[in-house]
Amino acid sequence: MSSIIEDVMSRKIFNSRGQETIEVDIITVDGFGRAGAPAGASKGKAEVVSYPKGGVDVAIKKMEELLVPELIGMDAKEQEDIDALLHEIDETDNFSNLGGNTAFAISLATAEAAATSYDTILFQQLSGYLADELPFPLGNVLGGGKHALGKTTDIQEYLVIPLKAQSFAEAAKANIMVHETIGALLRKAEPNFAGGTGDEGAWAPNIKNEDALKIVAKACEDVSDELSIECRACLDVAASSFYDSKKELYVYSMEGKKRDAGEQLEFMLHLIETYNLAYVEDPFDEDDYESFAELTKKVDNCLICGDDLFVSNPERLAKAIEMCAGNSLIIKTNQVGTLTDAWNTTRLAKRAGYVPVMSHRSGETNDTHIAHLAVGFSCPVIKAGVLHGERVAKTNELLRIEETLGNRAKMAII
Ligand code: 2PG
Ligand code: MG
Repeated sequence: MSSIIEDVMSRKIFNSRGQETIEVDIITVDGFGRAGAPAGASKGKAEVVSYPKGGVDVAIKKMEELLVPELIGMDAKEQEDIDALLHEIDETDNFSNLGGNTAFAISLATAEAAATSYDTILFQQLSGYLADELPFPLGNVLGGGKHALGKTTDIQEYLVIPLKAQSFAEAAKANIMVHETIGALLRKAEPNFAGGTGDEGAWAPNIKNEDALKIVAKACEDVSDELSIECRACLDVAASSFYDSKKELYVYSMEGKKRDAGEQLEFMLHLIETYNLAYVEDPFDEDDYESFAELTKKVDNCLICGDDLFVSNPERLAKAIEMCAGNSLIIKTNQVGTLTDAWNTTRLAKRAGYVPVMSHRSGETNDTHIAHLAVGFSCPVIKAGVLHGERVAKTNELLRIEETLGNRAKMAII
């Protein structure tokens, strides 16, 4: 069996928003891997650059000229060497030359090619055969912000996490039931609601921010009673996307209200306490480590997660660890470029007691690698959406992983 790379191919495909993106195939002597890159809409300022100037076409051209000749002959199982080569050839600190998404697609396709070269499944290739824990799915059920058109909530995502589910299959079903229940509650509350959804398949009604949370909390309660598990409401505020940095105010257009950092902190505390939230992502602007630290100190039994704050970057995380800002972080590999970078950040998070959440992006492909990364990196939570084909693809892959593990499968401990 050999994982020596014999050929590399790339092409332009479309993501779930219809945007162009890159897909890469890595062909080894005995294996094959393919990965397509996702795209964010609410991006952190400190993320790597997705594509060089000129977009996907230029990325593919550069890849063929600069990378393919170097990659052929390398060993796909030497992931760190391949990822180091990507940095070396790029020569920038933000992948602006080759494109972070080019690096992402090569890195992930390489990992999969290494696994198939040895007849191994990706999550086992990443972790060895000891990995046996399934993540809890954190599912987007209602939202707005940059993920929807028209007048919708300023808060980007209202999510559900089915704590105490006994299996991933049960957890996934619970999230689908919450999504369905919210649809019925919305139709009751607003007879004109036409069932529109945003980029991630979450309902996108014209509704005030806290009214939306009331509905999500009610749906969580109903499904918890029905299944005897504990579905809890969660938020991805994505606060940077409605923060006016000149005036230093959070602008809630649905309520015609503006909040300064102190009022934002009070508002977040109010929502966490009133609705028993289990998780709040990006409650403040992406550079406001202080408010993150303040909120983390004041809450109990709630994850305070950084996405735009950390952009999966170890230096930004290290700063937060020192300040006790947050207790959880989003891992999106294409925010940093390569699998090795994403793993280094995940490992740092775990050592500091931060809960890593493996995450999709709002623009996705049918790629299912994050399901394997969640299990292989032992992330106790995966954020992958509830409905729409490109989201369900990740759920279905986790069902297959659960089946593969058989009796050994267990839910993670959060
Ligand atoms: C987020 C993500 C995914 P985007 O903010 O967490 O839900 O959105 O991919 O647009 O950054
Ligand atoms: Mg986010």
